[in-house]
Amino acid sequence: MLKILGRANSFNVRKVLWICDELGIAFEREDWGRGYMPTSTAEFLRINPIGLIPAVIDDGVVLRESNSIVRYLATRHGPDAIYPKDPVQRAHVEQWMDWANYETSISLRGAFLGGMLHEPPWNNPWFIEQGRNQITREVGQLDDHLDRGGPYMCGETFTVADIPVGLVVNRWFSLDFERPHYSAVAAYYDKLAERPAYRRHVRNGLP
Ligand SMILES: N[C@@H](CCC(=O)N[C@@H](CS)C(=O)NCC(=O)O)C(=O)O
Repeated sequence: MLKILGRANSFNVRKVLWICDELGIAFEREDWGRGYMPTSTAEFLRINPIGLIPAVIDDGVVLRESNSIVRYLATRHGPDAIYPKDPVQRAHVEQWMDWANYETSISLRGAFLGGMLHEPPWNNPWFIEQGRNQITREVGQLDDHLDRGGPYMCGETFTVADIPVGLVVNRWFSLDFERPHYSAVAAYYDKLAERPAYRRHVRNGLP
């Protein structure tokens, strides 16, 4: 059975829990990470030398990086529509996954880790301000994109692009500074909430 290593309240572990729930993949999970078993131990580093969660073990194969794990599970267990094989459609899905993991993870360090959790070194006032401005601009770009299409990131059908972006949107709505109202993003947040797996693992009260 698939084994997931990582605490269930982690932003990146929740992507893996969501895709498993979405596709009905059976799994067992161990609580690693902040507040649980530390990822700096030799035992964990033997599994994932990068020292971050999630990691998964599937039939003896160890994988890391949440978006890669999501794509792997979708390829193994999902219908074509959730992760299209057509090169252009696939690139459209992947570009949003990359955007979420790179662009918004930088801005959310300032806006969320620094501004809300007051975690050093991200709590430097300059960095918080920069993160807040940047995530506001990025979610505005997302709003423009959804306004031109939707209801999901790549059109009519739910795809793996919606998984990392769905985590970002949930965190956006948890932020504690004054933000513009983005109506297409708000509609998208409600659209995702129609999915039980999203409500269970993402829109469940955690930021
Ligand atoms: N790029 C990695 C980032 C993984 C990451 O930052 N994981 C965080 C939790 S969301 C972590 O391991 N934090 C340390 C801890 O919880 O001890 C991914 O997408 O999987």
